[in-house]
Amino acid sequence: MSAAIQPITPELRTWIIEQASAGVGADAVFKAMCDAGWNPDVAEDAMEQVLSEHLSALHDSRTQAAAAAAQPAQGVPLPEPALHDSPGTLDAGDREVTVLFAVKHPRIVVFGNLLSDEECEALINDADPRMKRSLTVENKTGGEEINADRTSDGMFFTRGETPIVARIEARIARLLNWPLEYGEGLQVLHYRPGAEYKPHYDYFDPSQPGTPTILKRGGQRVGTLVMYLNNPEAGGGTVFPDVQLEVAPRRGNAVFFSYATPDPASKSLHGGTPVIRGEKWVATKWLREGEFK
Ligand code: PD2
Ligand code: ZN
Repeated sequence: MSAAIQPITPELRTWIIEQASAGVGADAVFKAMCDAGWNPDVAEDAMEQVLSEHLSALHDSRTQAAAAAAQPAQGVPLPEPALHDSPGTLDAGDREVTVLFAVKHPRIVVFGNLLSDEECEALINDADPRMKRSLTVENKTGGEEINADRTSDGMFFTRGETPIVARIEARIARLLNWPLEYGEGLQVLHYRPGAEYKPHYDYFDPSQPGTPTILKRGGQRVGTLVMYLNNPEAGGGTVFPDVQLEVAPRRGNAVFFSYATPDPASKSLHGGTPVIRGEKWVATKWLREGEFK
């Protein structure tokens, strides 16, 4: 055998794989190699070795991908407050925030004292003249549309738009251990009596055709913080139907939840129940998996 005389070079390996991937038959590849001056024994050995290694690597990577898809994402970094030693309060930089309630799966944490009364008032006053009937992202195209399931008015601040917005954003980044640049601009919502936000997921549905366009800007949403800016007289709670939880809206408090995978197994279904009396103002911060530019 002369196999030792003509070693399988990286170029030959690449060429054989390219031919096979392009659908060229083994006989034709073999003939081309012999025509190019390769010893027929070496050509046969090289083809066998390269293709069997290639197929086995392909099989391994497909098996790994299938296994990863079937598992809930583990070890995926997520926004998360430092709750490992069950603290009563958390240092959010410029403010001590209280931990009122925490669930592990789905991850839901209710905070007290996140915002001062003055900050809540300022957000409402700055947002009020800019409120419009709320739109939701239209998954089919990646555009926006009026949604009958969401009967609130809303607006977005840009990130850091006012000193108060910037200060709150820095506090949230510290509280949730998530880079400020991974957050969308703050959204303010105003619900009048009867207005609600029917149960939904905040992540973008991967099966919708508009989703790849949306994900270009910062990737998926992985967490939500809903901050309550006033005290509705009745109604307007934030509900999590999968765990039968209702969070009462109280000024300065907030509910945080995260979702490691964009699917219902995240149990992150949530909604805003109809306001029965009074009105409801909230500010929502959505957190992306990457920088939201
Ligand atoms: O206002 C709420 O309670 C609420 C409920 C569900 C807000 C959101 N979702 C949201 O802003 O995504
Ligand atoms: Zn939501």
